[in-house]
Amino acid sequence: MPRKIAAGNWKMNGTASDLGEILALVTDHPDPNVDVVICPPATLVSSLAQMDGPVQTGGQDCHAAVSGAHTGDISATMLAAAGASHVIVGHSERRTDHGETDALIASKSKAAYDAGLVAIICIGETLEEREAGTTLDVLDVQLDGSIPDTAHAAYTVIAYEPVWAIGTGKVPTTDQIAEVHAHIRAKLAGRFADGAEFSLLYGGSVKGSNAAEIFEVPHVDGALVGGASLKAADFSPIVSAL
Ligand code: G2H
Repeated sequence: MPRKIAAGNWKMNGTASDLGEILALVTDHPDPNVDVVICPPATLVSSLAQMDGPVQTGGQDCHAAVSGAHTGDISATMLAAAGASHVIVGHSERRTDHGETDALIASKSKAAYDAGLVAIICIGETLEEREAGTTLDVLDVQLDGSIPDTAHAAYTVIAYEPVWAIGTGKVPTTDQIAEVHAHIRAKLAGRFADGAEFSLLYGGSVKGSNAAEIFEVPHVDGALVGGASLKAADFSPIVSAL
């Protein structure tokens, strides 16, 4: 069975004073059947990782190299040394803002594996691609190119995040999510011996009021949550719905 995961992506939000929000989650959610992962800005990774409790820590990106002359970047090895267990790679905001390619994302995923981190690999289509009817083709290219051949379920999570649903309040229908997640599952099962075990997350405007119906969709094993992960009062109902 794939692990159930509620992951919070804080993006470029939060300072040390906001870590109290995590403490509330630690207190509220000791459920061993759900992995709760918060991915704060890099400045907070170490502080969050040092907090006792069931909340795990993730980075939001990593460089493909272990170390070197890459000003402003952070390596998977450094995240692991700071106490992280996960790292998001290939988020659409990285693909768009920083021109990240599938090949680069695969390299970053390999770096994550080498550092002992779980890679949360993001894929998703734009509104134009969905309206053109090319969603599954686009996702296939991203899945083929972004996931290393060495991937396995214990260290790989796939997050489906339609770009048009990110931070917009627009959410695909459950039928649309079901179609994509079934497609991803079949694709992984065709490529990897343990493809049925990869956790598949949905991401894009998940909130307490829609989480339960999204989690009922087959092959949805959890969520990657942005805005609604910043406050424990908003994130807790999502975790509880899993
Ligand atoms: C998608 C998601 C988090 P939000 O980017 O990865 O953000 O929940 O704010 O749409």
